[in-house]
Amino acid sequence: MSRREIHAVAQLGPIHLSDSKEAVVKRLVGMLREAYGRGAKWVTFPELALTTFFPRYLYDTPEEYDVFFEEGLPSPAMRPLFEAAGELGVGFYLGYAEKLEQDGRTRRFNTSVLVGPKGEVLGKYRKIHLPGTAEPIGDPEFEHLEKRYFEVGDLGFPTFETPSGRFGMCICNDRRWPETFRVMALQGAELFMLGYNTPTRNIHHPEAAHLREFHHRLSLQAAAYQNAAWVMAAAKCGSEDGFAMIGGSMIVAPTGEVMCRAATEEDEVITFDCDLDLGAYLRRSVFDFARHRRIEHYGLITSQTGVEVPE
Ligand code: CDT
Repeated sequence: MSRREIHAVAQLGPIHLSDSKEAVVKRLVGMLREAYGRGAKWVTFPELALTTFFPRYLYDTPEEYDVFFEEGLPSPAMRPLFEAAGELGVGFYLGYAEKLEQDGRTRRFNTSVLVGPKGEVLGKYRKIHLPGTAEPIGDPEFEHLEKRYFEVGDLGFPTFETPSGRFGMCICNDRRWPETFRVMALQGAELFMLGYNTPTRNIHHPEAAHLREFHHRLSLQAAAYQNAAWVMAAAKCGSEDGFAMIGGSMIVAPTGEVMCRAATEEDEVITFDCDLDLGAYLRRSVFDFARHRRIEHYGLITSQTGVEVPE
């Protein structure tokens, strides 16, 4: 049996500080329409897809950085994308900076939303593995201040029933952590959607340029194979006001193979005819979790964060 469906990944080229959200959303709607024209039922857009990757900049007051955040779903800026999706019957994943009032305080998260083919909200994910620092390191070339602007996500790794199957979402640095995908796979996720903004230079430690994309691809291929699921990975990339980020948007099959990959570091739609049942044989055999997982030996995964060498 096969459950084939065309999926799209819509990579974004740079968004500069001077670009308006309105102009960006026009680009997103254009790519949604292009994906629809190629028969796609779902589109994955990048992380923080409405603005430049603002956590690279140091701001001190909410008055300075709230311009990057969205309130409500759809927020006014997103509305044309929701309308186009509903009109065309195409679902999508979109990363954005979320601001809300809750329990008498203002909360901010690095969030993605899953919107169904009728333009309806199916669910949200709030980024859990926030990289970087809360305080500046003092080198503008390597600042990455996600911990300053966002709280750690409070929704866990939920999965969502869609007309096409069960999907899960994660965001950028989450892909480097195998726990992210396993928790979603344990809930039956067959497809993971992921947006990212990955600086071309490692913010933590100098390393060879080719390793940046290698580690990205390695994480996705391992996640797909070890969880027998599809991965849709969408970059925001190219040079944003002189800050370079990797491309390498791709669609990875449950076999761990890269089925297609963006060729540019600009706005680019890639599509693939995905069989959502391709991973079924893996889930019945080598990755039949119920038969083969040995949770009695995995306790440290949830009881301990850092390395503790036994006596
Ligand atoms: N946006 C984001 O999460 N970027 C991080 C940079 C950290 S570099 C180890 C990423 O994982 O790509």
